[in-house]
Amino acid sequence: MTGIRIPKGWEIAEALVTDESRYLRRREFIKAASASALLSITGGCRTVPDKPQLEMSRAELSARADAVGPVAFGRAPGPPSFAPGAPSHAFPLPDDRILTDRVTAASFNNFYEFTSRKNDVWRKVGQFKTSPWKVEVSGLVQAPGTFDLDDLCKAMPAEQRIYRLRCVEAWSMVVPWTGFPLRRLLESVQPLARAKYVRFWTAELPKQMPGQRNTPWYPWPYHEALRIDEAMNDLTLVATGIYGKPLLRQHGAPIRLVVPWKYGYKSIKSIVRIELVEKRPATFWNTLEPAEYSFLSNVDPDEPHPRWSQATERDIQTDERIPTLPYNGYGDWVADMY
Ligand SMILES: Nc1nc2c(c(=O)[nH]1)N[C@H]1C(S)=C(S)[C@@H](COP(=O)(O)O)O[C@H]1N2
Ligand SMILES: [Mo]
Repeated sequence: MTGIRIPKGWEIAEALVTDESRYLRRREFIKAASASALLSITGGCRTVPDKPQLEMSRAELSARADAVGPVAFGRAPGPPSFAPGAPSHAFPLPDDRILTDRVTAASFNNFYEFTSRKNDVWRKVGQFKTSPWKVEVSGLVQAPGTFDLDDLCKAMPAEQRIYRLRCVEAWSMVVPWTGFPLRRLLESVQPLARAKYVRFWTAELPKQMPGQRNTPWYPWPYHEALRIDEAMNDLTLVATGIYGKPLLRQHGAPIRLVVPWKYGYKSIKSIVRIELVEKRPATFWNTLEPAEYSFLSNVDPDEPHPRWSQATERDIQTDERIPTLPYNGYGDWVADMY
């Protein structure tokens, strides 16, 4: 025996500490460790684990998805009025990218309400009930209201836009969303002039969301916010579908935000409440690690994360490392806001 042991694939995936999950694991570690001297060893050596770490080949995964059935793989009944929407001419597939396969996109997710293990979210979402679903819109508006998702789908006909999505952890994908500009929903409730920010909340359903039960120290429910000009920007999409179908649970069914020029964590999933406010609100990751996750979080290759460079990213479809673009390639639409 040489003492050198080659870990199996799943052990590597298990051992890698992912960026956003580092906080979680550190907390678990702190809970487990009684001697504070031990804490000093958590800071240093770690690699940036940007590889998708798919445990199964795509073919295997497809077969498994068929075998376990549509519910286990995240298929949720969409609102009756869901329609895929016509492909938008303004947002076709970017020239420099290929479309991410839907199984790849649905098997590698960040959705901490279920688990911090990206490869496993799709396995954990089966209990999540996404219909009926209501979204409350309140705060500094003339006409607050609670909207049934089906009524929203009828009132806001959707289009399909292909957007790049860049996670702060330096992986990315390119997927077609079905949705409508957030601006249309906000205009329908008539914001007051005093409204300067828009807050969003995810559902809090610990019985259906094992991650909420297992990590009670997180500030659930997940919450995010945008400045009002960002919220009103044409790019800011409320998504109800992906690949022409209602959103899978792991993608944030039945309704989520997509803010393509910002790091992925701003694109909050499974929204139940929206509020317009005057003061800049707290946001989930910014509260947990303000030095690592800024409020604005615009994609910027020249501004490294404190623990890794943001100059490049790994496409989860091709596994290729590619340059990260300022504003994730959407500067023409958004740069003048900053
Ligand atoms: N409620 C909620 N929304 C969330 C997250 C989350 O953990 N909870 N993760 C975010 C992060 S970090 C990313 S990268 C994207 C991932 O979206 P996807 O799984 O559909 O690719 O969702 C974002 N929205
Ligand atoms: Mo992310």
